[in-house]
Amino acid sequence: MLDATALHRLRTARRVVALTGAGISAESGVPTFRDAQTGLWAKYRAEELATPEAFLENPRLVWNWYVWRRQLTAQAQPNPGHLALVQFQERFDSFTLITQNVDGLHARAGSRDVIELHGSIATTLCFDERTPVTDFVDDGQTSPRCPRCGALLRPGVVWFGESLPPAALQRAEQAAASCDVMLSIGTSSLVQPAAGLPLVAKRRGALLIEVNPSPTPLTPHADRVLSGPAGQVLPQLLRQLGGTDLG
Ligand code: BJW
Repeated sequence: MLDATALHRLRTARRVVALTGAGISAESGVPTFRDAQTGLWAKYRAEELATPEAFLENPRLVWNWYVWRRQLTAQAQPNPGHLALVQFQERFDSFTLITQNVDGLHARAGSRDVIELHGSIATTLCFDERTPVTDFVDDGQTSPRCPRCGALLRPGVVWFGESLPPAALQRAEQAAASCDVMLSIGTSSLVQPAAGLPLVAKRRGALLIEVNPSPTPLTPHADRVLSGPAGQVLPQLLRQLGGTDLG
């Protein structure tokens, strides 16, 4: 529960920004990035698969990892945490939702204009041209190739060492630099440049609220920490925001 002072600041905020990470989708059954991987993928660390180097060394292996995750996210449903953020968008004049997630669950929940910093797992790109490709063949054995130029195909996500989509990053930085309240939800706050956004907001005087069941490197900088799963904490916060009780 948020105390009366912080609740007042949130209630009267003109611009609110939320930055989400894998934790918000955990209750939809999508494993977080730094969870121990399961089954077929237990012997790999996710960090070792999500790089261009890993992909070029063994494209089919990395492709298969994304096939598996794409199926998982397609079957997953938005949870009460995603749905609460849709309501937040209705509640504030200006509400910007920035996500590091590639699963598309915010948009499927009904959030509009989501800034996807790390791309989307639902898209496929030509590795060389970086253009979207939809008409490809996957025989399940060999690495799928671009039907136009024959280059390898890759998922439309941002790997370590790659630049974030410039327009998305610029919008995110502008929103962080001009908000009154920043919520950091379900992220380990380890991966840059996303992890720096809440600190940008805080430096400009925003109230920084972290929602996470475990401490992160951001925790010491947060003005308030709501410790718990996003699927419980965010609906609670929404109820507090809507009610007249200042406690
Ligand atoms: C719950 C919960 C519940 C559980 N409710 N919460 C500056 C300093 C040092 C290094 C760098 C730097 N700038 C750039 C770098 C290099 C690198 C980086 O940050 N490295 C660090 C690891 C040190 N960054 C990059 O390379 C980025 N590119 C870039 O900056 O380009 C320019 C450049 C390059 C190189 C050098 C310098 C500049 C690109 C980063 C791309 C990240 N890509 C991935 C993969 C996407 C595709 C895919 O999904 O496969 O994005 S990595 C992975 O981490 C994924 C995530 O979006 C991202 C963040 O993870 P997230 O969301 O925080 O998840 P988890 O699993 O870490 O945490 C889950 C949290 O949820 C936990 O805290 C739980 O407690 C919590 N939780 N259940 C709420 N129910």
